[in-house]
Amino acid sequence: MPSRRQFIGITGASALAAAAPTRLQAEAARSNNDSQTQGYRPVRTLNGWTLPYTLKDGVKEFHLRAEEIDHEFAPGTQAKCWGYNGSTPGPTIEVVEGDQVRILVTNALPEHTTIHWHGIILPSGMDGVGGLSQPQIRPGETYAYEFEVQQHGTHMYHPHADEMTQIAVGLMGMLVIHPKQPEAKPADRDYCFMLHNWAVHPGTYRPDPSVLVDFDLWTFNSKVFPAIDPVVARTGERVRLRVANLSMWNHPIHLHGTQYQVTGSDGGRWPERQWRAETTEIVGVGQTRDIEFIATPGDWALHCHFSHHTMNAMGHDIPNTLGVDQSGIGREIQNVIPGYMPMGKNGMAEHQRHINMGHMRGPKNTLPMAAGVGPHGNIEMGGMFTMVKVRDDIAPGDYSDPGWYKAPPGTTAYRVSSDPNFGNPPRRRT
Ligand SMILES: [Cu+2]
Repeated sequence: MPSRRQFIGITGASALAAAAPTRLQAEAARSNNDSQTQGYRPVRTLNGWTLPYTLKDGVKEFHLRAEEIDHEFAPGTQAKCWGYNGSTPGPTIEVVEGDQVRILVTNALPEHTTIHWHGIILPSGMDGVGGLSQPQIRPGETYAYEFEVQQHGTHMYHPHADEMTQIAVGLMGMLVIHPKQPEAKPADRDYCFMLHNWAVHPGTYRPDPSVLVDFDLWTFNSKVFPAIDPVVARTGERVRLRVANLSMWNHPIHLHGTQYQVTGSDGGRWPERQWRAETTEIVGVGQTRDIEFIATPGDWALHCHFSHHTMNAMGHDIPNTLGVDQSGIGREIQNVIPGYMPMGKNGMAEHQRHINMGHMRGPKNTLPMAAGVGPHGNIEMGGMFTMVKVRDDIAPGDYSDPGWYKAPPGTTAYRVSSDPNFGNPPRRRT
């Protein structure tokens, strides 16, 4: 099986290129409940949803079911993954500091599992480490976890059984605990998403759990750009992004157009004197970070700053053709590597253009390296990339995609000349 990274030519692009995010998923509207009825403003899980609970004798009871699912990373790539209640990541669980909770876990997987409540203060026997704190939950069994919530913050849940496999194929979720006391500076919009990586080899349909570093797909909530929901806000609103990382890499999460404050983690919302202004914050493996900002109008990129993490299938481990005249050799190489497209002499920006024109073909079920078409042309991104879309006229609680930003006249970069010898800029002398 050839490595996906040996392919530059990738298929399935035309539909994807046209599929810029147009609207948020309907089921996510569930998390947009009236904050009055629950005593807190629910979080908004990008491309995801919040798990409903039933109240039984004062205990909030949730029910998770670990199972195999069909998952689409973006139109053009699907895989057999493992998830909870039909999705990866599993539904977000939201509770309030002081709650009594019971979480039922049914194992519909072909092997045993558990759930570890990552960062949660609880009795040792509820910590979910198979073999250490409890027996494994065998296929078909249902276990109950019960504890009193003693903290607040942005947390995660994941198996602590055959972790290498079970996390690699999608078992993970977020656990958001709202503080008992209302926050002094409440967020008007409170988003959450998980960072993850996947090895779905060319033409295959199951993530490979044995991969250590060389992943193909880099995801926010198990989606890649342009299938990741945008973060939508109204000008002047306080926006919080809760970011959690269960991948195998650290991710520097960068937001354009603002200095955000890093305000919390799985240690809760920090005292304001500990907040710090940043534009890029590394969210380490196993960590969570909350970032907050006041929304300013525009379409602002929000992405991991590893440039290979904002791509899908990549051209790794191939000869560097930058500056090489390849005219005439492409057809010969195609005899050896089907789908090969001579390119890269002038950089990789031509890649998406070739795909959009239908000139490139690649393995089945494999996304193009970069995609997404904006108002000014190809965006040439993939993976961990989405946008914060802020407008003056978005109603509170409206999360629908407002389309592309119309910059006021005179506020967009503009062409001065098309002559490469234009002007006489100072040059360093050697
Ligand atoms: Cu990254």
